Amino acid sequence: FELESSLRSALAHNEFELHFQPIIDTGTRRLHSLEVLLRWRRPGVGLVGPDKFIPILEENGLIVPVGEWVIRRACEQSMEWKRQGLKPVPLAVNLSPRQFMHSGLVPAIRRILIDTGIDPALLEFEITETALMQHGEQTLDILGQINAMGIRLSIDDFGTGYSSLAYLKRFPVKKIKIDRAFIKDLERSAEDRAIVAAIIALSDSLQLSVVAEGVETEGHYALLRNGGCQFAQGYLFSQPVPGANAANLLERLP
Ligand code: G
Ligand code: G
Ligand code: G
Ligand code: MN
Ligand code: NA
Repeated sequence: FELESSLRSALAHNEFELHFQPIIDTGTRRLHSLEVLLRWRRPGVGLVGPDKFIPILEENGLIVPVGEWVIRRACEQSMEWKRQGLKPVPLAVNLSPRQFMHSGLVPAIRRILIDTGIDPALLEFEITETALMQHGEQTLDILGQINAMGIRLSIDDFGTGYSSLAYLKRFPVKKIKIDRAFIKDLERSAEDRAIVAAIIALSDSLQLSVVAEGVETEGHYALLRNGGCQFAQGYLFSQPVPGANAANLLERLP
């Protein structure tokens, strides 16, 4: 299978790159953090999005080395921006289910923190609700170890899986990202508005931050801001952009 064999050499041939999408503080409408999103610059094809290749990497296990590369590259990027005199913002890196359950993950993260010197408070991991619900006590153990390193954790695609509220309380998670499926029709759908309001209320009572994903219109933004949603992310503010463009969004330190 041609796609898979090209993917096998992509890491060695330096064909992966990171793009960054702003997460906005709704109180100030200013940049709060950046989500890190992987892209594959496939020779002769162009830029390929993760939906086309992450499932293959998950299937054949390559997600482990590629995912480790993403974490390392994100930390290096953060340190490069710091050296350029730019004010650092937290970077939110996605962890896939298989990567999350791999026994090498925690030692690899520890190694990357040491090698790059990044402040762990500038790193966040996003884990999907479905991945979190899969493995019970082992999941709690890994989350605990990551949390103990000072790295924040958030639940991605919230609302699309089946989380037990009892479990949610036990996870050392600081943030919930409302899946964009609930944001898309916010202006038309009273049902979606009710769901989003319920997620925000739940998050407030568990003292979690909330990010709305897929914010595309001023209407979405106004409803979310007025509804008490602290953070927003989506095409209204920016698409994911390459590192050079993301650097332009960062404040220069005096
Ligand atoms: O970048 P885009 O918005 O097209 O991302 C599509 C999907 O791929 C999203 O679900 C996103 O979480 C996932 N994704 C993007 N980058 C990474 C990555 O580095 N690792 C993992 N595991 N998933 C990623
Ligand atoms: O699944 P996850 O949330 O990690 O991935 C984010 C994905 O959502 C990326 O593929 C990104 O390109 C996409 N995305 C980001 N903002 C928007 C948006 O406003 N609308 C839509 N439809 N997709 C978005
Ligand atoms: O790279 P990204 O995952 O953001 O792109 C996902 C898809 O959404 C691509 O097909 C891209 O062309 C498209 N897209 C890019 N910007 C916008 C936008 O502002 N609004 C919407 N609805 N789609 C967009
Ligand atoms: Mn994500
Ligand atoms: Na999501």
